[in-house]
Amino acid sequence: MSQPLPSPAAHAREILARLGVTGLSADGGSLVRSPIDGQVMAHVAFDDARAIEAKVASAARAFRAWRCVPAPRRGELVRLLGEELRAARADLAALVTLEAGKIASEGAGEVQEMIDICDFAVGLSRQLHGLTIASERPGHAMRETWHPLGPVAVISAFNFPVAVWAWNACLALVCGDPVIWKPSEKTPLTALATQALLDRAIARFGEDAPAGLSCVVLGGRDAGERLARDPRVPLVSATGSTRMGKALAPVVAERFGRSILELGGNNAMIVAPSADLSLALRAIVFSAAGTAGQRCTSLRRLIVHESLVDKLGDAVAAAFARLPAGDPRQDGVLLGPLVDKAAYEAFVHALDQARADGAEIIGGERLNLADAPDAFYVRPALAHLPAPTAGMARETFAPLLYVVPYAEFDEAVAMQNDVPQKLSSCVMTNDVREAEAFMGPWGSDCGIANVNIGPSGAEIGGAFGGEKETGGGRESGSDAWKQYMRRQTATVNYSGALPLAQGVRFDL
Ligand code: UN1
Repeated sequence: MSQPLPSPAAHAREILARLGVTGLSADGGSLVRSPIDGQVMAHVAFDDARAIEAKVASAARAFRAWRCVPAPRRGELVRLLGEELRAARADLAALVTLEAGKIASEGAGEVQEMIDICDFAVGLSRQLHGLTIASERPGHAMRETWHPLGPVAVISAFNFPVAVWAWNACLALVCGDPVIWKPSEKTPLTALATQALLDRAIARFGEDAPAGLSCVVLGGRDAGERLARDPRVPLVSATGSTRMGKALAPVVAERFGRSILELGGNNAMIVAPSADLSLALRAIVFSAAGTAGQRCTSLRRLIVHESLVDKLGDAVAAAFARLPAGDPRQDGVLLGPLVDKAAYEAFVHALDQARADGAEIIGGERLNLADAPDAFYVRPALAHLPAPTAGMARETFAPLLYVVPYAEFDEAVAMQNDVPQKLSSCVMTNDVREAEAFMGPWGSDCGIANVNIGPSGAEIGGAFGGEKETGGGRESGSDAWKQYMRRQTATVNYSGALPLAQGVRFDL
């Protein structure tokens, strides 16, 4: 774990040059820091109102051409993007690590997730199937068709700085929609690099791809709000905090726009008496401490049968204490930094709150890595509580795992459901009745319910998202594509008569 590495700033410069990213400002503008050492890697200029206006206008123009390109041909562009991503896999993954602080394997996994959704979308481009519907009238035919919708705004978060864009953009592009991407202020470099790769794919694709088909808008909350308000943007897909979603959703709804919201999670695992404990332990450590607890799917609440809680709690605490922490580029490191100081402060605040609620805390200390005083590395924390508290109902985007005991399975399911966020959930059990009940109508009320795996690390093939404070949207696989298209019901009369539906008579 000791090969010398370049500074994050030098490393990022090298990768950005290789990927052909231009347009970074020499100084001024917004600072981009690496969570690895807390130092500035680059400066980017935010788009002002005029620049955003020009980008939206260009996307609206691009839509008029792109919607007429046959869907399988649109799929060809996404296939080329997949090729570019495969070729640049190592560089883009390293940039994710530099900008978001993920360990190398998770950076690579994120790019793999982009490649996977490209493949999915290419197949989908030949399967945007509608329906034929039996008409009640003689000599009539009915069908349901899916048409392109219009420019899609994608507002993404720092923690999956590129994969979540890809979930949205790949579907949008095959569905016939241009894409306007506002990445997190914390991760503009990975967005610019991804856009450069898509630009390469567009150049190879040829002139069927109109100018303005895809752009990046750099900015803060104002830029997001501007896109949310714009009637030329029929769909806004936003990932981030519940607070952000609460502010954004009414703005989009006010103009009858559509939104896909992927917001907070407060994901639980129930560990039942029949569970395979070594499997459970690995699932817990990856999902609670992996990505330094900064996934919307991270494990935050552990609900353990009372007969196991001491034994399992001790095993998790020991595993947390042993996790190799440090520069996430280093081989063997499993615990990288929190994204910034604000994230650290939120972690400390949640620990204080848990302590005030009577929790016994194990871990949670700041790790002062000698050469990175401006970076925020923490030891994952366990907070043992005798019963759920109000604090447990809040999401803290950091490696803090609450542990509570349960006696009866029904009680565990009720605890799991008793928070306003409804993203992901899981049960570790070898009892088929518990497993089925967990996935049944009175079981988990989350968008994702897993058995014998943790709550994080979903595959792209399923619909991703959850209810209530999680926002209600579904992205990625299954039939999520339908949200990126408009549905049309068409009835054709091929008879010489004009029978009315429902038998209505209107004889002139
Ligand atoms: C997120 O944290 O916003 O299921 C997305 C997972 C990843 C995606 C997480 N595939 O953990």
